Amino acid sequence: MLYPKLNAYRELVGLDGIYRFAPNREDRASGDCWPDGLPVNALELAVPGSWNEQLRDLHEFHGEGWYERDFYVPASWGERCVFLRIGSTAGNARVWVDGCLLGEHIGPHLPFEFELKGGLKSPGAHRLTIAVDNTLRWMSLPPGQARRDEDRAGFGLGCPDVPYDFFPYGGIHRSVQLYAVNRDHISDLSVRTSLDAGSGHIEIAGKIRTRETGLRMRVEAGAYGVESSVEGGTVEAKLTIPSVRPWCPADPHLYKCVCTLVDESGTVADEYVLQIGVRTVEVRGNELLLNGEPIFLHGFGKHEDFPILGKAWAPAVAIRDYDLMRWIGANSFRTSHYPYAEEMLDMADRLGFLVIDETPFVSLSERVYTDACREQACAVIRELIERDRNHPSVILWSLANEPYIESDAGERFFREMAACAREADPSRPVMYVAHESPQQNRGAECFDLIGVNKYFGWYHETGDIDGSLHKLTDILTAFHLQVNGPVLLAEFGADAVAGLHSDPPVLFSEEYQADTICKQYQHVRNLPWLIGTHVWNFADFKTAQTINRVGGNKKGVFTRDRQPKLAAHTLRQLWNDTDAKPTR
Ligand code: BDP
Repeated sequence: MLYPKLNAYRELVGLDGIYRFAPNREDRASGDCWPDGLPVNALELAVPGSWNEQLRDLHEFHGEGWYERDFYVPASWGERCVFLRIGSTAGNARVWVDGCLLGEHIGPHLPFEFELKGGLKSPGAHRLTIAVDNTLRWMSLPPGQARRDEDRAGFGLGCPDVPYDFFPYGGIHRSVQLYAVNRDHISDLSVRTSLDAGSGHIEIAGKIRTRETGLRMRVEAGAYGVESSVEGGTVEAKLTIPSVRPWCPADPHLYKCVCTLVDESGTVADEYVLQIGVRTVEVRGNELLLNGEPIFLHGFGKHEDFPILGKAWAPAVAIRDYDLMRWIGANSFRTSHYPYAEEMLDMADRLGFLVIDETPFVSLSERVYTDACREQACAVIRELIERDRNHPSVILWSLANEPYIESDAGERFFREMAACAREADPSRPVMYVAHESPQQNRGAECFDLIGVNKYFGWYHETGDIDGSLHKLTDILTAFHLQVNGPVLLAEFGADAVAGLHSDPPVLFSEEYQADTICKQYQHVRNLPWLIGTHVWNFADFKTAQTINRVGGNKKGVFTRDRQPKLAAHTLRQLWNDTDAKPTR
């Protein structure tokens, strides 16, 4: 799905701002709620935004929230096609315009759009209503609710009882936009790149919505260009760039590629600009290769999380995060544990960060290994890949975090997810992030590589960093042997309360966190099949209330408001010191 862009042929109206809001506290059916208008005493909430921290009464509200605002369709849009696009909601969403149901979207973190037709796009005022259902459900993807005896994947016993370790914020988390295009327009573009003997090859496959024949698409990247005809609503274009500048962290060069749709008379119907990074990524043997060269990942698992904003897309926070990741010397991060905002990936493309793009499938266990959930999971994987496949920064698809895969059904579920990702995108390696041991990860060998989360010195061998170093190597080796391929240490670290100091280092002190990270990193970095280490976490973040979380998870090397702890300075030294880098 193309990200909406404003240009001479595409118009855009932003619908972010303050919305009217009503929580459906009695769990009423939607028909009994407010598609025809919110109550007069409706509250007010910001979009993008999570509702839980804007209004104190909504902190523990995890249900269906109703948003409403007015908008205007400009008279100048005439007969153009008009779409309403929602960047993401925190759960299932249903959307009405003027009381007419446009449709629904299942699942959080991914964009969706609906076309407005007939009277719904007539010039003038209209009413937009969006119901976001963030109900925590036992059976959903990801599972929203824990506290059942058979639920092994559990951070449960908290308030609310979610089987994962981050706060289940509700809300409309990304931008709402209205855009208009001509009747003949580009509806999708998908990019593949390859390199050979100094040249770069760009292949673009387009979908064109048209009722006409004789349309052509021109593709121009600087001095290089090609024109292809549209056949049956699709078009393909191939460009070669001699002496190409391959995209990489040290030189994240993007080729501005202008795709122009023209009709038989030469009139331009549409234009869409892609920023293309020409690069390859593959797993060969025990290595992860970017443009044919082995690459070692230094970085973090992150969260979309900030005080009051919750999980809302917030450009200022993103800019600060990238600034800090550059300062510290990171080259990569994982979008743990769900797809992040598209704008975040655009920035990674420009700044040269390598991104492991993760699905929202966190803490899966036996109960969801059903045919219905597998179909839904595959649909989400396809949606994610369709959204993010054109980003050079995205180098790996991570299909899950910390599942338990012990049964035949679980193994089949994961094999089919891997097959689905490979079919949707044969150009990127596929992984997932495991914990526990290979026995709880049946079928891991059908992935190209595996991420492993391990907290020695913290959850295991508590307080004993030195004594547990060999256990860390042992378990990483066991996973390496299982997949017969590369391993990423995808999470390691310790909680540290900013300002708590201790000599000798003890749990929760800044010194203990810095020591854990430093010693474990130095111990594993030269394992020949290890392709990187990601510290958990970039910054402290909000979780459900539980007795082992004092004001949230404190494993950030930055505080929640992005101030460095001791570990941040330690990592900066380690990652910028060439002697401390892996020797390869
Ligand atoms: C890992 C999870 C991560 C948690 C982390 C922790 O992948 O979401 O936040 O543990 O406990 O198991 O800090």
